[in-house]
Amino acid sequence: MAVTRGFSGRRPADSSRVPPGQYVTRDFPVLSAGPTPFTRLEDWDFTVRGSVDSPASWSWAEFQALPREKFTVDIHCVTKWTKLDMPWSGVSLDTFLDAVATTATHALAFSDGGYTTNVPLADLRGGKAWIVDEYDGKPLDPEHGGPARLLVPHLYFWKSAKWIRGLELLTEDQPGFWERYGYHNYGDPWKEQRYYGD
Ligand SMILES: Nc1nc2c(c(=O)[nH]1)N[C@H]1C(S)=C(S)[C@@H](COP(=O)(O)O)O[C@H]1N2
Ligand SMILES: [Mo]
Repeated sequence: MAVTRGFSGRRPADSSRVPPGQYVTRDFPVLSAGPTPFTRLEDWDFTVRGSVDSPASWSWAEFQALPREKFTVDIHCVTKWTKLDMPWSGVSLDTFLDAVATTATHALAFSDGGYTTNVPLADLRGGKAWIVDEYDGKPLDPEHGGPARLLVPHLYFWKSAKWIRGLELLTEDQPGFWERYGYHNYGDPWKEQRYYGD
């Protein structure tokens, strides 16, 4: 018998794409710990600093000139929504990390407004993470992190720092904003690493 699937609200989970404890939504919720900061593009840059031979920085114009990738990924938020097939455009983190010499093992992403989040460097390399400035063919909405945000789709969405301005490379792990407030240090949605101790 045919079953009509609803196209709004909670849809049946495709278990191969939806991690445990998550539900699929068509919305794109906004989750910010503070007000949306506003930075003029002429004042914006992206910096890789910390444990590096010498820091590297890209202005907005230089960032725009970097090789760009368009890709579609599923996003999983610790508040239990999963949004499938999200189309983004941006620059692979490999492009930025290849510009510095480092023996660092971790990165602390930092953002306008003071938000930080930590990610092992291995999770930012190998085509697994990007700095994105477009969603669904349009410039990234300020409330979703525009002009540019980190995107690390294989980890819970709090690792995808909005309004990103750079990475501090570290030889020892250091927790970021939510990690200090009890979120899991790593945040693998497939292992339900939501909170400290999970
Ligand atoms: N700078 C900054 N980045 C952030 C946050 C934040 O409060 N500030 N919230 C995080 C959390 S908890 C989530 S779930 C996602 C939400 O992104 P969205 O508002 O685009 O859905 O952004 C993450 N990145
Ligand atoms: Mo979140």
